[in-house]
Amino acid sequence: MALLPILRYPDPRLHARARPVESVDDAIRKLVADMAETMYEAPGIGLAATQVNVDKRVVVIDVSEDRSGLMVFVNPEIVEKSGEQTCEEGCLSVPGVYEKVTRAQFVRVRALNGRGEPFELEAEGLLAVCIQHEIDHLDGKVFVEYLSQLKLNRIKSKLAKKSRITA
Ligand code: GNR
Ligand code: NI
Repeated sequence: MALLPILRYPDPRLHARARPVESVDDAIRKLVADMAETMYEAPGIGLAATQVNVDKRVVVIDVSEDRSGLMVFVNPEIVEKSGEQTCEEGCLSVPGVYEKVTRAQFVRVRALNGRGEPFELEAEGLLAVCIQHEIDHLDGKVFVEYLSQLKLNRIKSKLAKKSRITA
């Protein structure tokens, strides 16, 4: 297993739409294992392949308290959604920024698991938020892009200042 470096907003590679996986083979399983290790180490509750500069529609999520609930989504698609909820979100690609975003309360997602088998899952609450946040990454969207232009500009200058200090 290996820890993968995580791209930081506003890296333009975070804005690419990822390609579907054609077959869940050993290379995809290795990617999933490395992404899970990277997510747990960060620590985070989800990670999309886009964030580790891999152009594939692969997501890992674990919203459990004891970090024992790894979920793998290959080629995930939201097939139904309803309701609304507002949650304070963070992102490993936008460190130190936490802002409220309104998304669907319930989602039904269809995907392949780590063995390449299709499954469907109904989710609500934090898991539903995380699924929507990760699929957005695969579509090249970062959560701060839901905020007002004013807030986004403040975030950009804060991140630019921080990267000048750490560079
Ligand atoms: O670790 C994460 N926490 C989180 C909290 C609220 C809403 C979404 C998230 S996902 C984030 C990890 C991440 O950046 N995934 O892309
Ligand atoms: Ni994120």
